[in-house]
Amino acid sequence: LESVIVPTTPFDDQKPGTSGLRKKVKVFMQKNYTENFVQCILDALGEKLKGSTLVVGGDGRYFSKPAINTIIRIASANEVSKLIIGQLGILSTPAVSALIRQEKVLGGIVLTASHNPGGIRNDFGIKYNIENGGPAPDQITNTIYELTKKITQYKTTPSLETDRIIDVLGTRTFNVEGRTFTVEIIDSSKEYVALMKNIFDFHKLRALIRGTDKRPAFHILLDSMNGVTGVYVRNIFVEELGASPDNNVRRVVPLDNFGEIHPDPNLTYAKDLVNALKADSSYDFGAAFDGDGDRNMILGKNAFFVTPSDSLAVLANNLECIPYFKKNGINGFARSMPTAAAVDRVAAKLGKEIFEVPTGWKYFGNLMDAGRLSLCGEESFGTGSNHIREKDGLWAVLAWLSIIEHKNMGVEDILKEHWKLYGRNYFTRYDYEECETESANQLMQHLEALIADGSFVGKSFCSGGKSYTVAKADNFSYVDPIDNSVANNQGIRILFDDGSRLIYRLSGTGSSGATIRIYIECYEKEDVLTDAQIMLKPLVNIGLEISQLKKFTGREEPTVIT
Ligand code: VG1
Ligand code: CO
Repeated sequence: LESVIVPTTPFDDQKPGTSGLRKKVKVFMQKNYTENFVQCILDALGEKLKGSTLVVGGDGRYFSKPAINTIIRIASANEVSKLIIGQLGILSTPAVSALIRQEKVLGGIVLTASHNPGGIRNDFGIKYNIENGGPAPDQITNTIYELTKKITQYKTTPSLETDRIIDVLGTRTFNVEGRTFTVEIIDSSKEYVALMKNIFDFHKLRALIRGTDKRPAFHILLDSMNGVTGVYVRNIFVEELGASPDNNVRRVVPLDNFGEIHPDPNLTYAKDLVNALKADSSYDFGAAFDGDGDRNMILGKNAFFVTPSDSLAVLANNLECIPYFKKNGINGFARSMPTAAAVDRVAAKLGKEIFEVPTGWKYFGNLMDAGRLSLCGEESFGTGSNHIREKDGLWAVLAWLSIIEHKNMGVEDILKEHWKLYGRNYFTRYDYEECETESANQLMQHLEALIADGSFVGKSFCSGGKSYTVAKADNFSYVDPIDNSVANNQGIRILFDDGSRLIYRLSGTGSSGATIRIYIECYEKEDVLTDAQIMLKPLVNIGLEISQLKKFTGREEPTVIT
């Protein structure tokens, strides 16, 4: 087969965000748009590209198939020697990470916009993951972006027949310009399931879910939200662990538009699951996942909500009951900056290192590779460990169930015991989605100016009978302890003298307008059983007052509260 060079012109909007390039499907459908970005990813790999193998797959959302065909043709022309692709293009984000590591390949191209809605009117996304299985660090995504601004041509093999190629398992080879080019279509879940079996004790988990003569079945309800995890949930929970396909799982068939829902596991977008648990108190546990399977939400009986920050702390405190950690030991812990500091207390008690990194999973990778980090998480429903280099929704659920089995306690009791021991970091996040970009930027500039004023530190703010005094304010920047790379402007932090925090940042995953996030946290040693929204109300009011959010955006209420 012959490769050809196609002239093209740059697009000016191909800057990858927090986790890859995410745009409306119709943007990716523009002539040469996807081709340009794929060519720039490959060009950014430099000398390593020739003869390399890459993993390709994603959450199966609309436009995945044409995008994969484009990747096959462009990769073949650029002297990639092999692509390993999930059947029908399906691979969860954690599965891609696991495959890159197991197969020891150069990297992977992940086709997903994660928790963003899918379908022809919604979002598509492309993300590159590096050799360690993790999202490409800033230095690589910046290189890709620079290339997209000056691309003049891409290489492709138009005569390579891609029709239905991803439908059938097996290996096919092509002769492209005298070189052998291989496409291997693999089972989407086989290797990932094997990995989970290695990490967890499936016998114990099966006994928990099925029940034994000593203990009734622990009744779970898992919601895949029509995303990619359906495939993995069926294989792991139904086939391996004996869960009921009718009563223990829901929405487990991946749909390319996620059934027109927002596949984001939180109290707003996974309301269906919350309601199902509230309606049927025989359920002991609920969990939901996002479109690409890296996020998780954990619920207990009657939909008792576990904040992701607390989830991380509880896991940190109980890891040793999981065989993987028994075997490999437990290095440090880490969280993203806006994530509540509950895990810091566990680290202090257990004498482990704790790291605070910017938002985005890519910042955990170096620490894991250096053997300094075993468990980490983000407030945005992301939890994971050093078994791979992405957050992992199913892993989190298996970890929770392992702890429940080990302690023989329900979710709520585990949380209450934890808070009694450590106190409670109350946390909430207010999201204002699709604000005007201009007004969102003005709000951030206003905050910058405010904290730059020397008199801001020491100021007190009062609301609802509570008073908070500013101890420190900055725009978070991070120096990676392993390679000393620097990430600036990662969010405005206002730290109060009692440990409470207000954090403001703009989202880097949206596809239209700007999303303002306000993260609100306070700590209570004794009063650990109050409703979080009530406890945090005074601080929320202060946060709105300081930012003058209403003035800048005209918004009365947030779009989502988590
Ligand atoms: C959001 C979250 C962040 C997460 C990122 C990717 O980013 O806040 O914690 O890592 O999404 O998650 P942002 O920039 O919109 O706040 V996902 O499941 O896309 O892979
Ligand atoms: Co995701």
